[in-house]
Amino acid sequence: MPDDRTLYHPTAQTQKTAESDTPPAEAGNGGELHQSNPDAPRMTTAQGSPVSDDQNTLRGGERGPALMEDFHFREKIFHFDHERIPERVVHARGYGAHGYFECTEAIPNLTRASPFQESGKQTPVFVRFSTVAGSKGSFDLARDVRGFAVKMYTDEGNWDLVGNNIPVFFIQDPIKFPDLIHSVKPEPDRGFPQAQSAHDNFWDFISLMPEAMHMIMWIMSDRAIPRSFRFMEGFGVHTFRLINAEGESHFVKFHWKPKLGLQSVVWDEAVKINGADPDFHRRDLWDAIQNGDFPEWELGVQVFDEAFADRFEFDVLDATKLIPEEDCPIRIVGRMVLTRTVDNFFAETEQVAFCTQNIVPGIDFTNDPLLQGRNFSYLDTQTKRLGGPNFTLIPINAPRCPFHHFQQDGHMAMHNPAGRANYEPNSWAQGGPRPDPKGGFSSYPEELGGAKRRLRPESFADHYSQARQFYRSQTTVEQRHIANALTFELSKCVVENIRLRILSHLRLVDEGLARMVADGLGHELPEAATPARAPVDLRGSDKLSILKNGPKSFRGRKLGILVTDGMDRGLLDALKEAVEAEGGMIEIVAPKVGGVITSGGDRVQANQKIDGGPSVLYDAVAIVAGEDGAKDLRTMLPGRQFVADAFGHCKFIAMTTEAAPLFEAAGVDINAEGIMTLDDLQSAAEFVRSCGSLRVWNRMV
Ligand code: HDE
Repeated sequence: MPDDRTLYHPTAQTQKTAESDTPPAEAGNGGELHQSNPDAPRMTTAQGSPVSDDQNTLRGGERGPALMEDFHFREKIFHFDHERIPERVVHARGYGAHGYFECTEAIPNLTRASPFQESGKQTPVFVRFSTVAGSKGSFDLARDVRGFAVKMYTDEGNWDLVGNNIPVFFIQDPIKFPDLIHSVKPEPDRGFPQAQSAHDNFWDFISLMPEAMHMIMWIMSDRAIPRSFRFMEGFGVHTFRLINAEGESHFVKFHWKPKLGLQSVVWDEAVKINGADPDFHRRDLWDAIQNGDFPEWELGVQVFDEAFADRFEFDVLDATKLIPEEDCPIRIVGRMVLTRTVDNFFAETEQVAFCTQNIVPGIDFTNDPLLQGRNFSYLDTQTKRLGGPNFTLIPINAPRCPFHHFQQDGHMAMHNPAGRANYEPNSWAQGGPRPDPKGGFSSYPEELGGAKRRLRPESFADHYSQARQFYRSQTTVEQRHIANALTFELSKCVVENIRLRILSHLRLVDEGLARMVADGLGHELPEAATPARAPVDLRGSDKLSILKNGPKSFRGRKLGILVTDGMDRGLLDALKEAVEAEGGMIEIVAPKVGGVITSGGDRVQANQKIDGGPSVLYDAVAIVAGEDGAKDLRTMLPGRQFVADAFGHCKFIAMTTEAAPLFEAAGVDINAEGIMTLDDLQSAAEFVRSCGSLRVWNRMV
């Protein structure tokens, strides 16, 4: 893989900060510190003029007024004043990383797209994960869809697969997108709530949009509170086309499958994580890549033809429907590995501009109306957000293959055509680029016809059958989570009628679900809504459940070990070794961040002080306490909460016998399922193996 880093701004390489001791500095006239270092690059203005003093503005007299001619000050403040660009209107909060896509099964018979031509071929990628509703500064664990946008820098241009972690969408027609987003964003008069769908406007809108009911099942499920980006699937959502060199077309749906398996947190955990670490997901991605534990997904394709599309129960152009894997299997054709964090968040993650219309020869659109609408929206929004048409020249957005065209000028033009020709056709000897009728992109020549009308196809009219299929394909635990989420969200709606209208839709999804939610809210069940088309019972699809597809391994997960003075160093080491052997990691939590003194008298440094490292941040926990240490912990609220939360969130817990008083104070029965005593080194390894099941769901009441 060539190192693409040289494509970035040169300062990115020189600014890497190394940890250092207190750097040398000289005190100035007023005691302020001046750093000068002949070995460091010389500071200049943006015009390149060397700077002598970056601590003081230019003044008329020591205590006199500032002078207008201070060009260094004015340039610095002016630039600062312009640092912000409009945040994305949706998906504002996101986090990106670089990596590569590697083809593992060539499919030239299906597509001429260059990433799929040979097995082993690598194509550089940039990926950005995001939440949808919250603003840029919101928290990571909102109940929300996650964006999963991949930019592949192929040999024949950039291919953007701008997907989500949920395979369906709320609406069937793009004209409703502004309404959907207005309804979920903070209400316009009060300016809240932030990053939440639990409010009247959202549920009011949804209650009047029965087509959203399938997506509602997904966002009320644990899919909407993933453990981290590394444990989520990604979906292209729409039906696309694959076109081979002969011009033959197959329909395709794209799927990203995480190598570490799927995992989510529980709602109470999500709420607490948002307080303890609002950057939980981005930190997780950063840490994993920095530790060389590169996140990986397989790319799968569901390929089908017109005949399948005709006999499938639903319209393959309807983005509120999926095709169950059981009906059309997924074929793995490649893998994506994220290997490098960004050098600069703004330059890369913020300025990256995904556009659904960025496709390459071998891929094509279908008439999915949402996809067609998106093809207008993304280019338009990037132009507004990045300030003009030349955002395609920003390094993160520029193709990595040669590109030649006659587009010119505009704000921030950085790549104007050289020479005389800036139009085509022309008769100049060096007349610039020419189209390639054979090798260039050509659209699939689909026959079109029909009257020009604003009319929703009748084939889009079933709004409940797949919602029911999704709900009924879940485990009991997952169904309970969906019911709890709906109850919570609707309990935040002040207007009773809105709650009742949603209940009337839920009755068409599943009577049991409707009853559970009605009970939780304290309402009688209203009449069922009148469906445009009566729902039917579809066969269950196990692949829709997270828990039925559990990874059964602690790989990529984190064990939080709460330690105290007097603890047994051997046990700690045994836990660490066992976790690392499984491919997981540990974090040490202690009453003080400086660490603890073991029974053998040596010091163990902590990663977190107890109130900064609550158990919600870990997949499983161990309490390795000495006798006095455990007694001290008992008196600390964060100590008791560490244990009580881990238990309440159904986590595996290991403990030394000395820790028993802490459990008692936390109200946790040490004989409960999933709590193991660490009495010897062997038990540490056994505990870590059992953690592979991730949660003790039987504990859920
Ligand atoms: Fe988007 N969407 N979207 N969307 N979307 C945007 O483009 C839009 C939809 C998705 O990390 C915007 O750059 C319309 C489906 C992702 O930068 C905007 C419709 C899916 C991202 C936009 C949809 C997505 C966006 C806002 C209905 C899953 C973030 C900022 C027709 C397949 C990409 C921006 C990133 C971003 C419009 C529906 C995924 C306004 C009109 C369906 C992952 O252009």
